[in-house]
Amino acid sequence: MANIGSYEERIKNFDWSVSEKELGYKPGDILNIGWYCSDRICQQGKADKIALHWEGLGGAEKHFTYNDIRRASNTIAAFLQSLGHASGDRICLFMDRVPELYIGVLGILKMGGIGQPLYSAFGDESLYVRLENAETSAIITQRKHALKVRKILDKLPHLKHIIIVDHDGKSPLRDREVAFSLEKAAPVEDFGSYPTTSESPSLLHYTSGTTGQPKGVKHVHYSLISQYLTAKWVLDIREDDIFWCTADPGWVTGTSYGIIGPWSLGVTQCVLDGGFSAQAWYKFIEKYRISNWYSAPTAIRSLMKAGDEIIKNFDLSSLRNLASVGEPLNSEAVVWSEKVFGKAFLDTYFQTETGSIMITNFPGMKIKPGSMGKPFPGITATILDPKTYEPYSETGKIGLIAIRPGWPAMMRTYWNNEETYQKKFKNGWYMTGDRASIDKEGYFWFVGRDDDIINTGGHLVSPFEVESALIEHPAVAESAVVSKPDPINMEVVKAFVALKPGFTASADLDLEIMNFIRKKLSPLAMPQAIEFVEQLPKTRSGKIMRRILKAKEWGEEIGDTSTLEND
Ligand code: 6R9
Repeated sequence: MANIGSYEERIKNFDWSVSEKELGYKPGDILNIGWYCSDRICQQGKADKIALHWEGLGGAEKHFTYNDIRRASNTIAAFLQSLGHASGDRICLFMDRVPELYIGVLGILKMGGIGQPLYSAFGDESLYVRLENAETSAIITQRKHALKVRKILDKLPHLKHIIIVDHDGKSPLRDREVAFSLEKAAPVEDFGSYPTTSESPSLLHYTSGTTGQPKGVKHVHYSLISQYLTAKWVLDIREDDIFWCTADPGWVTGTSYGIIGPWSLGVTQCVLDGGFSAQAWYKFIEKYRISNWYSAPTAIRSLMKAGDEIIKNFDLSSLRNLASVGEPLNSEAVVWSEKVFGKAFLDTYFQTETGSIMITNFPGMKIKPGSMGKPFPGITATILDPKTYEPYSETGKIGLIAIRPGWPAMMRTYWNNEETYQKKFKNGWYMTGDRASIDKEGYFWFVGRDDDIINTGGHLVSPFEVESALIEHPAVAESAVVSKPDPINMEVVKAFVALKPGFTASADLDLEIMNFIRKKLSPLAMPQAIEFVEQLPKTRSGKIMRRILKAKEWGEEIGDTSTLEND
């Protein structure tokens, strides 16, 4: 029986005290995520249990027990304090997925700081914008990334220290640089965690919108209450499980479910610091006997592209709970995973702003492939009429996904940008900026980002629906569907298509795919143009950046591209 038990029973009279009680937290208590994710687990008698199996490029391995991460996060916290950093200071983590990144987050939280994790692949300009906006006071980084910090240092008067975790002890340290080695530092056995409370800020996650500068989403320590319970009930994490979240902590998934969720549950988790390869991923699952796997549609589609044969070379029988987030999960992918792994990926939906899973499929629940499932207990989600901002009175209509504010992990504001934060609310609802419909059984069906919906001659076409149909064509590996200007219909559908190995673009294939969609969906949804591409533009979290493709079609400005993967 899955942790959630019966969904129907759980939603009856649900309140978040279920989670508070399990965590031994009472309103008004001190609440420090760093302590909850390490000291508390040790106090539960799990000091010697493995908290982290880590593998780096070239097969390097490191393993940490809960006592190791407790002590190492103390050491980092004490070091930051010794440099003069204090509670409320923004401390950036700018590293590959090395252990210092994961443990560093706990260390920052323990000293009351606000962690600001950023993708290590960011170039100096993307880095600058975010450090400047947050007035960050220290950055923890690796040698190879410190070069980018050096370039922008003169423009960052608030940045007091650049902490280098892998300094070789020889090369000269430059202005404001200090070396810190987790292996060589004197371990700090006891560190009194800073007495943060529920509303103390914890993490600042930068998210880039369609226009303007990236926004810093401010989270607080109370987010733990949602992250703990969603990890337990949706990702179904149990005592002896081995958990793998493939997300980078530069993305909310990588902190909510790559650090806080699993470690607050005291489970063993694995991190692979390497790029994607089907071979390497399957090997990793086999080696660590991973039971719970949390990934993203883009990765799943890449695994599909790698084919079914390769899977036969690995023993993946340890897998029990598979989940996906970040983009709509095509029904094809759900059906495929059931076929090859014997388990369907559970589609889960949330945002940087929501901090924890909002709408989701649960283990044990009837899965309707292509649907995001139902709201998590305690989450009131609905579909609003875009004209009135009132919930529809009947089911099946496409509108705006809105959520009643008030769950623990909800963002508290955008950093230095309360005005934009306030604009996210209408009639007392938090507006997600996404569109969907709800069916008679209460399942949510994602349609697209508000600005991605295609209006062709007054008919709304869902890019997700067309993309899902496209990948059912044997030649199509991946696709992105956007609007294109049209003199008669105002907008028509255009598809960018990446082909599977062994297929080549041709006028015949073009026509064949168009007809395939016309028959499957409708003449309206049929792409009027298909462009074959090697790869699609994606964010570092794997989201297809439709707006880039769309801007080109419309001859518009592309906007912020700092999260683009292949820049
Ligand atoms: C966690 C995360 C949020 C946006 C969100 C939506 C899209 C995420 C999805 C999904 C359809 C899902 N999204 N999960 N769309 N089905 N299961 O992704 O946060 O990077 O802030 O993105 O991602 O458009 O609004 P973030």
